[in-house]
Amino acid sequence: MAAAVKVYGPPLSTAVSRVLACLLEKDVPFQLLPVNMARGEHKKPDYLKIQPFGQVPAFQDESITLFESRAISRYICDKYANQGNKLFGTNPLEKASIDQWLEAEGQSFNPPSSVLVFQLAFAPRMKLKQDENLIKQNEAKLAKVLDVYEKRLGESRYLAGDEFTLADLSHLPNGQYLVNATDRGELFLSRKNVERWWGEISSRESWKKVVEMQNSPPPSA
Ligand SMILES: N[C@@H](CCC(=O)N[C@@H](CS)C(=O)NCC(=O)O)C(=O)O
Repeated sequence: MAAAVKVYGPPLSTAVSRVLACLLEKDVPFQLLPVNMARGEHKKPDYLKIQPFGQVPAFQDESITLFESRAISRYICDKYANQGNKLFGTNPLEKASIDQWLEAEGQSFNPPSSVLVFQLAFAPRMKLKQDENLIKQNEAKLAKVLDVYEKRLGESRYLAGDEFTLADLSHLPNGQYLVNATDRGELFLSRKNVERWWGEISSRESWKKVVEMQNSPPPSA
């Protein structure tokens, strides 16, 4: 039997949780290796050998080492195409549509939502001062993005069509924090189609397992 793939980083990280959700959807056995970010382990020379930007996640499968959660997820979908749930298309049109919405997540949805997640969910926990102007600007940017999603999701069940794909999955990490750990969940919940879509994607078994992993404290060192 092939060895389990390795994911380095804490499940609380949005980028790590994206990869974990993908592995669970694809039924790929994995080993989650802790990286103690509070102690700066992600900036140490040994870790920089596998993730040169000093960020999480890093990923290893056999002899391959990868970073960037969306690229890792694409790799998992390609390599394990014949197992688990189909998250990626098989013909050029399906693939292009999934890629388009995956790019929309990375380029349009992620920038404002990750600022809001940091400012509203993480800054208070880290006892950092929130930047009200930044929050306001990014809330307005995200609202515009979600208006586009609202229209799209009025036309199709999921972003890239009638099937759940990697494009939907990729929204789960930031969406989870926005809806459940900030007071800006209305951005999602006040838009009828976005709310319906969010309810469907966030109740998938794979994602519920990731949230469980986020809520269970790491084993003591
Ligand atoms: N685009 C990268 C982003 C990775 C990233 O920003 N990771 C954060 C945690 S979610 C991190 O490592 N932050 C610590 C740092 O940048 O020093 C990906 O998707 O993998």
